[in-house]
Amino acid sequence: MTIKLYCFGESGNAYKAALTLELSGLEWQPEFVDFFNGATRTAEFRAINPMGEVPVMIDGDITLSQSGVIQDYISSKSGKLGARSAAERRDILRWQFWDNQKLSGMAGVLRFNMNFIPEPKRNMGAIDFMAMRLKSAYRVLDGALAGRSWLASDQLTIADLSCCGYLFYTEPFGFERADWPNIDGWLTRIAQTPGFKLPYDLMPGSPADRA
Ligand SMILES: N[C@@H](CCC(=O)N[C@@H](CS)C(=O)NCC(=O)O)C(=O)O
Repeated sequence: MTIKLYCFGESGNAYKAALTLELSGLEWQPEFVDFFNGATRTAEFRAINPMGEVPVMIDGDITLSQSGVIQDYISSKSGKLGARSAAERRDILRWQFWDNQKLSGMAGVLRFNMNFIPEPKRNMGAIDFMAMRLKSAYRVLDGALAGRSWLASDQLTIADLSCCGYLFYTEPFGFERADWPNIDGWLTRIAQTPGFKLPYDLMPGSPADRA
């Protein structure tokens, strides 16, 4: 049975799940969620995910939300992109939790505030604060990648596919690859993985569609 992923192109959190699915080799299809017209607030969507968030994955009678949990499910089911030891599994979880709070948790909101909210409604104080917090996160990530190719293993895992979730988007949110050489090299390695696709090539919906 084909796995369904409820997603939209602008969502870096959905991208983590979509890219994991794509690289796992499992059969999947995207289900477009019209976030910018309020779809995540409808009763229909809340019946699938009471948290009101994308991504949501449905595989037969299993429905999951939270990108990290979906990634874990996909790597277990496919036997790919996961841990090869208990220690690696813990390290993957460390990076997923860190990413959800310190990296994607900030980058997603900052990018939304800087690009997708009408200009008069943007919160400039929040932009400065989140940009400052994110700089520390980029420093941590860049430091962790010094002298190593991947975050939690000697091969690509869902930890990498979590942390890169927002970093392939080109809308401005204060992240410049050139400022962070180890992150830059790591993103290049991820992009060179056979089957890799950029967010707007993997999921329906993009700023171009709404222009
Ligand atoms: N920790 C969650 C975050 C999910 C999330 O924030 N999704 C956003 C899109 S990127 C969303 O659907 N937000 C809907 C809303 O806040 O109303 C995950 O990793 O799945």
